[in-house]
Amino acid sequence: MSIFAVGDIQGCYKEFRNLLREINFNKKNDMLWLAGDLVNRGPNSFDVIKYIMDLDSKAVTVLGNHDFYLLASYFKADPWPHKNNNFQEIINDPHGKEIIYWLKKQKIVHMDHDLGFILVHAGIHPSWEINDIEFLSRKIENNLQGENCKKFIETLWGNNPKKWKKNLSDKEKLIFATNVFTRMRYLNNDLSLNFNEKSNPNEIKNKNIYPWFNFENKNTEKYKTIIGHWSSLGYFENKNLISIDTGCAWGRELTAIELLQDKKIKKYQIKC
Ligand SMILES: [Mn+2]
Repeated sequence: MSIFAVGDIQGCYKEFRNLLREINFNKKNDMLWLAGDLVNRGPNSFDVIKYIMDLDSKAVTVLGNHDFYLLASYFKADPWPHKNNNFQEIINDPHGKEIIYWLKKQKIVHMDHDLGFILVHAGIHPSWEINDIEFLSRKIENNLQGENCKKFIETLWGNNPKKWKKNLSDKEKLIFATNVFTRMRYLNNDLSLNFNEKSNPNEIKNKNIYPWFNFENKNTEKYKTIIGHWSSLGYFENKNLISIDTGCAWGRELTAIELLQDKKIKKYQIKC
């Protein structure tokens, strides 16, 4: 049995299936971890989700910001009109509801304590302990799965609070946590969120902000965190992090990594 993690597919179904062929993915024996942003931008979001849905327990998906936008669009819980989405294909399909209700049940964070890998779309806040990560991600998952999903999503929109404090209200904590897990890239020196910058760290003009993973987190250092979300960062690996959004929707590459013992990986890529 092999476990493969795949970066942001964003509706690029043809490329996704090419990548599965490249890695010899066998749905009977292997597992697929999806780093989120399954939908939007590319032409076949519906087919991407349907395929992953059919893998059932052989796939683990963590939600990305675009997956949240799809849920929000379906439930009309999004205050911002996203002119550039192609969600109508899913929303208007006879199987649309099935897809949305499957999406609602997916994870925010997936941790494999034995292998030592954490899968999350954007990242983990440097000040959090393992307990915080588990508690906050479970809270978000439970809210999405529950009857009040629409109401919950409506509370999420916004960039504030920017700074994590133990005494934030429950609602503020979940806004902050959703932003960290699905949208974060840069932090200010005081560990507050900075949403102004999306570029590659080598190209930014503001020298006072830092990629979130530049800040040490003693609590997660025995894990390797796998993220998508940051296509301008592209493939990047250090002792505790692997970034695998390589911009398939922008015509670059789609990446899979095979998870091996001792937090080692083997990398596969196809051209998009
Ligand atoms: Mn994203």
